[in-house]
Amino acid sequence: MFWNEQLETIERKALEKLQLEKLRKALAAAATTPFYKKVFADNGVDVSRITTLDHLRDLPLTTKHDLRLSYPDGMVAVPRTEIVRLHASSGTTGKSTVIFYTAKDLADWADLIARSMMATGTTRNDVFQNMMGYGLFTGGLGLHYGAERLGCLVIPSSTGNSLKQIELMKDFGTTVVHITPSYAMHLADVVSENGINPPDLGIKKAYLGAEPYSEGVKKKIEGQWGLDAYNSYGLSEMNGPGVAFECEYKNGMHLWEDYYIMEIINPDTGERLPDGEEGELVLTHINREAMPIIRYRTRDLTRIIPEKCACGRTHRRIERIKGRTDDMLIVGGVNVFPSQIETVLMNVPEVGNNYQIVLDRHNNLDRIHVRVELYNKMFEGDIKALDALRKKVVERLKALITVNPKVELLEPGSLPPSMGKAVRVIDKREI
Ligand code: DLL
Repeated sequence: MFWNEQLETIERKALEKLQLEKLRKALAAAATTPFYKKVFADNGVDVSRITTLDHLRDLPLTTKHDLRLSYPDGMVAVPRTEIVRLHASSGTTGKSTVIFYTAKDLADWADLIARSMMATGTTRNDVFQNMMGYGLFTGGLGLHYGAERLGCLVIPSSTGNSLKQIELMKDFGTTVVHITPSYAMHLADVVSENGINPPDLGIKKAYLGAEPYSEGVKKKIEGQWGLDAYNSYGLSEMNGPGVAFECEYKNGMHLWEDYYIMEIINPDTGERLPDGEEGELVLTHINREAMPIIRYRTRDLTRIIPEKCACGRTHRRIERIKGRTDDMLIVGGVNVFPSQIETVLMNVPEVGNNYQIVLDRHNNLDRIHVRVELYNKMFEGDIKALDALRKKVVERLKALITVNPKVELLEPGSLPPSMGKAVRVIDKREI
């Protein structure tokens, strides 16, 4: 099912022509902003000379640090009266980054979300419960307007208040949910504790995103709820959700190339990598009036899937985000992504829904402590079985990270439940 068949199945040549037109417009707009005026001058960039898509690689990269430096409005390309909304990403350090939108930007964003939802088979007959935070975070309002555009009945329930969420699902016959993977797993437990078998709620689809998670977690959520889960990727700097979305084939996310130009670079050298190779995703927003952002370093690691998708869409797909260049943990000199640890844990059937990785240092040696919740029934068995299980988890983690991890098995509900983005890693090491 297509929202805009012509644009979604556009031929490569025509798409590139469209991209170039939009890029030139975005560059001309960017060149009027205080931030890019200076960057372009400092780097000798004359935007009128950018006449092919390939020239993009000559332009400097933009980082989150640049966004902070230009806080609050150094990258804004329209008069203040044209701006109708702002969002901000939750900064854990320093100022948060602020993104501005004109009315057209918001309408275009909603259109892109409607397109993404329809690609998964959602229609105006669906009841859509949006369990992402409403407010400065883009997850709530972003999907909200797209789902309305599509014509769904939208329940703006936001995060938390699990009992109310379940009541809404029952009373209004929710068929599609938008939720973080960590909250989806927690909510399944709450549903079960309340004597309801989650699949009996009749939810057909879940859009999962906003935080890294593994294929194992996706499968687990699909099994717990009896639904189809679709991966959804986005970041505030590029509007929010809707940058890339899985279609009904659930096999990588179509990155909407009429809105964004994607590149994959080597994060160490900045050199562009060929399709299919893994590296850092760099995005140029070519469809935003208020705030054009050129060659933004997402810090997210992925690869382009060059093969055509069976759905007929020509926009190339990206693979599930493997991690960030900056959340990579170095434990005893070994590079480890939390997602790899999660994959190990999710392949152990006794392991429940929540886990935490705590890092500290003792006598100058890194220690890794993995705390995992098990399913309740495990605690009805004997201590020997538990100890055998603990050893199994230790062995599997050790094979991955080489250092000897401490593994603690916990009863369900021992770790703080996640309502929004999960905090999985606690790093107590002093650098
Ligand atoms: O999390 C936007 C969003 C909302 C996406 C709802 C999907 C659903 P930020 O708060 O700016 O924006 O965080 C963006 O979250 O750079 C990734 O590292 C991570 N992320 C987002 N989606 C995924 C995903 C929103 N599907 C940062 N898989 C991004 C893995 C994801 N990581």
